Amino acid sequence: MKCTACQEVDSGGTLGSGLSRRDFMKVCTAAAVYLGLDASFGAQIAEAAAAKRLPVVWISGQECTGCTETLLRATHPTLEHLILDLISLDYHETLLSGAGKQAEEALEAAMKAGGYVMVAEGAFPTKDGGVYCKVGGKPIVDILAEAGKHAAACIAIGSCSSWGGMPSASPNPTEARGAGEVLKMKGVNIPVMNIPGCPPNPYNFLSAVLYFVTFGKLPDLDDKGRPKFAYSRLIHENCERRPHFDAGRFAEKFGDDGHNQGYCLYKLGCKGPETYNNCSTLTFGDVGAGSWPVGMGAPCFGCSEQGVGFTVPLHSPARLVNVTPPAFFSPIDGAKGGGVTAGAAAVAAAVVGAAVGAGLATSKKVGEVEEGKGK
Ligand code: FSX
Ligand code: SF4
Ligand code: F3S
Repeated sequence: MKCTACQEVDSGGTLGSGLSRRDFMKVCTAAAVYLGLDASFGAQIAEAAAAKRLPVVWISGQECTGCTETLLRATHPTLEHLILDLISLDYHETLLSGAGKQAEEALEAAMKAGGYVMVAEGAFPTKDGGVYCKVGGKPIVDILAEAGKHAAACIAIGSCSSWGGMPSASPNPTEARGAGEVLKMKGVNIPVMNIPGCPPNPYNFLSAVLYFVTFGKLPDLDDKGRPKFAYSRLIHENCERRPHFDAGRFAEKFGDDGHNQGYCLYKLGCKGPETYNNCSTLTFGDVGAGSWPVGMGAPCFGCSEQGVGFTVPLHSPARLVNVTPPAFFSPIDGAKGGGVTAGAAAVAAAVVGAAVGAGLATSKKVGEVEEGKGK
């Protein structure tokens, strides 16, 4: 027997736009694995996705619209269709065909119905009562709070919405803040998940939405409100240039021999060692290997890390947070998580030991290169 999703796709239903049944099941199975679940959850995700479209109200503050663009510009399998088929986008200033009064009425109707997920994009200016960003004559901070009161949860998409991002860069003239902080200031207590990145990877957003659609709750979050399935590893831990870092081979200047040979970009200011994200493993744009900043020779500037991107100077050296060699990483598996076994504790102890050793070796290597001895 086929699940509802497959029947829908077979009959050219709502989930059929641009996706064959096979592709749709592949996406759902891949999402399950990516979420840290067993592949068998793919059918459950597909069933849930077909059963009901998740109502979404999208509130935009101070931003470049890159977060929306990243969802719309992605290609194969037509991500834009998949997302727009999964959700019922009841209000989105950029994508609504209506404008003015019609748009305001759409928002009012959605708020009356309630129970939607509010996606917040961009930062929210709090100075002078929020006058620096208004929609329909109302401060966006008030619209966010009002829409938040009727929402089941908030997904803050992008670094601006997660914690202020680019609009909050010093001297932060409008006192821009992230959606979660503003909701708290306004006394609106709903679960908030941050999907930082400038823009974030659309697959992180898609997987989080699929999780919510399937299980009716947000996935496991870290202490900064980010889904652990996407943000629990430092970029540095899975970077293709990591062997050069470990061997002490660094690009010293843009365009020098080391840069041309794909050496580590640490000395050009790469913030991969202090930025938690999956850019190095997920990459961008569905165009194959190397399609991410470091893959193209540009140091990661920490766009998705609070207190790094838009905060510390571009070319200053990163803090070395964790230098555990990738061979010691354990797999992430949310469905199987649980108690710590004696074996796991032993592995953890070995990893801590290795990290300390590797840390010392690494700082020595970086120091040697800085003194011109280590190349
Ligand atoms: Fe910010 Fe998103 Fe960067 Fe831009 O809307 S996270 S400036 S990509 O667009 O909010
Ligand atoms: Fe990759 Fe940057 Fe780490 Fe070098 S410092 S290994 S380029 S993440
Ligand atoms: Fe941003 Fe760094 Fe990834 S700049 S896109 S977090 S590689």
